[in-house]
Amino acid sequence: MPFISIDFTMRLSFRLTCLLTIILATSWLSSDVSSGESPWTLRYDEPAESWNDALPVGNGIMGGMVFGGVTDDRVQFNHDTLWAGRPRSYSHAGAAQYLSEIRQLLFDGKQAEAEKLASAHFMSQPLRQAPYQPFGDLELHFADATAVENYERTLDLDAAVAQTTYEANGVRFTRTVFASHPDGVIVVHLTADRPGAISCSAQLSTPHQSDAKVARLDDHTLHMTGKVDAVDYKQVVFEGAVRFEAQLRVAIDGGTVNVSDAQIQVQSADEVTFCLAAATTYQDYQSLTADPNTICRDVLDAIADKPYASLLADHLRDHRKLFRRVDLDLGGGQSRSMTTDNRLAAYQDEPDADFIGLLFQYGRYLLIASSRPGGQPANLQGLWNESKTPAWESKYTININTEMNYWPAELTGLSECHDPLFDMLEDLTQTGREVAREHYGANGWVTHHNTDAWRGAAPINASNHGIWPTGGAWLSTHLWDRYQFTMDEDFLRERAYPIMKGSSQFFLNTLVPDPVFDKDWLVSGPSNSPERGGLVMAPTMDHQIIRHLLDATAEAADILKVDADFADQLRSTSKRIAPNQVGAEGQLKEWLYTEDPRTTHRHVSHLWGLHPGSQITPETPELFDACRKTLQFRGDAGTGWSRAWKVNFWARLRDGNHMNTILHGFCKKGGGGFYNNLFDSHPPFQIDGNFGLTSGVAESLVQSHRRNADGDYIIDLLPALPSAWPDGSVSGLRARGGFEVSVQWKDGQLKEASIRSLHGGPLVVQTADGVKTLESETTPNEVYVVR
Ligand code: FUC
Repeated sequence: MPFISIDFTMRLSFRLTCLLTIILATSWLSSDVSSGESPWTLRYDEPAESWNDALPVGNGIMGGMVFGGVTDDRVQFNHDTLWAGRPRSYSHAGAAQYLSEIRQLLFDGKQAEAEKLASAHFMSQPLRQAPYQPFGDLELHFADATAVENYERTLDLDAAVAQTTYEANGVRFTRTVFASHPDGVIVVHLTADRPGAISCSAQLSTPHQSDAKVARLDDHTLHMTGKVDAVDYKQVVFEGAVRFEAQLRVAIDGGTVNVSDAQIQVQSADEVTFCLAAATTYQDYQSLTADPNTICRDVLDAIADKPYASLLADHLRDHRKLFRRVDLDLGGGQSRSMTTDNRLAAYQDEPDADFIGLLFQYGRYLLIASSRPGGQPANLQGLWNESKTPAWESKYTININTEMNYWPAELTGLSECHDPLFDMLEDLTQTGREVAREHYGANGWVTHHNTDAWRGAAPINASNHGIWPTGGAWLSTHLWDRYQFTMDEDFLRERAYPIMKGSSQFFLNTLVPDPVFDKDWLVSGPSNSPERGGLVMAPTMDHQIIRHLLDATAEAADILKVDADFADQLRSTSKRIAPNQVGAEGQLKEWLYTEDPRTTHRHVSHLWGLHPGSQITPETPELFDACRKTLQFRGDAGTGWSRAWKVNFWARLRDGNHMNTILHGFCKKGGGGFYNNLFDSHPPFQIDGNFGLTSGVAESLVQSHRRNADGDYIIDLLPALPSAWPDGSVSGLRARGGFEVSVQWKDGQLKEASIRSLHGGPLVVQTADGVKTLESETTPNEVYVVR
């Protein structure tokens, strides 16, 4: 895709935009649940057979998987604080005394000995972190239905509503399920088109057997209490300490209800509404003092008199406020009338660009559903999980996966969904401070390649891949991203800077001189290039992340007018970090002291500087070409998240057609693709690939990571548009510097872009003739049109 050309700019009155927003907002508010009217709808013609067919709903704290069975239905549910284990420290007292010996062994080429020494003395205690747990099931049983016809199961992403409809014995039944963020419950609403036609029973169950109890709470509420079972994971037993409670309250129109100690029984009702509340004793990573009984009761009492229509209206308003910030039209649409599983199956032979649009919006939907202020960050499965021993404990793998979860947050207008990650970071500065001291004798804080609900920060699993000190540093760059997109100085001062500063301090204390090439260079280690090549000194990825962090922290200090000497120290240290190197075969070197270009391994960590970092751009042509070469060696296949990262890499390489080749390989059923419910399949289900795809599509349409000589962010329109999407539009994407960007294109060329300034500041755009400053200062809320 060539650089775009710009004919002229013009301003639109803010008043016009406001008027339009008010008209649209009014029509949204008056709309009822759409039962799959939105183009962004997943649809199926049969109930879910497996968990990966079921449809996810979530309010950022509770998640539900809706199966849509006719006589037996199931909502398998989660709460994001239900984890095995308990508050604890994972650090290894005294580990620091082995640090220099481990480093020396590595510099001496004795990797096996270094790994052995580190295994014995440098690892987390215990060696593993705790698994995220399933909560339970809400089961609904209906009378046997004969002659079932016109069955449909949908998930409307614009309404965040899962719906099951069918006709049985001449009656049309509708079940609507949503997870309300404003009201804190999962709502299951049953209707029929004949009065008195609904009879059913509802039960609660949990896989945690050690202390589970279901009982009647009052004449319309059933409750379930229990405690997480102990989990034996790879020779480490995580005790069950977190207690939980769920309360299911029913309201009916017509008919009768009876609550026993086993179930809620409804007879001959016209309409039924179940509200499910759930809570645990998890207060924060240090304490289990919350009272789930009171929390559930308060949640349900607060909505005791709230009619279903209001529950739904508040849910729709809340969800759509976020979801409708971005819309997308990539063209195509020929497969829209098919069921979603058939659309997915058909994509390989007949790619439908609109299906990519659906996946893009699904990533945004999943982020809204799994990550809201006040909740836990999205883990490896978001917050959906039915297993007591989920893959990789469904925790937080932060050598790529957790960060990928949050790539779409700022880009696609979901900034507030980023907040739980920042809350976790604040916790990690505490646990990570202890690890910095005990393992490195260093100031500041450090986190390695995983964390969990207890905010473990020490290296886990094995010394060859667990010792990776840049997990917290990478996460800290997300704070800087938030600032760059929003230009919110209060956020920078109060939340971001203290965390970034602590992470930077750690590296000021732990980088060491390079004894091989240049004693003035500084290198990181002991570390690894995530999951490749074992324990080493000087992996490229570490250097890119640390350089980015130190530069950003110094810039933040300048903006905030604090810590001038410290900022100078950061800048001079950053300049000494060993530079990126081009290897023997033209690839980017993954390590300073060694290389291995011809591998197809799923991790491509050393391209961090290309994406999500910003050190490697067309302005550094040699390194830019080396990244391309590296990706050519790595190939186009991979696990789910690996393909998703490659989508982002090729977008940053400004090669839309290659990006689309990756998307094509990705959009298939099964491993390295998607399940029927469009959950990403690592395999097994791992949500990062969903989020990474969303970010990659956004990166192909608008980029803003490059800066001009004055440090202004360059808005780059359609940098990697594939020829398969000749005509289309996107609205509401965000750009660094504080802009909201909408773009229309035709015949592969920019038709018009409307760029709304959110903050003021300069508007700089990439044009065919180079980078141009269109406005040296913009007016907040004014829209600038580029053609
Ligand atoms: C790392 C990756 C795997 C997976 C896991 C959660 O171990 O190498 O592919 O993503 O994290």
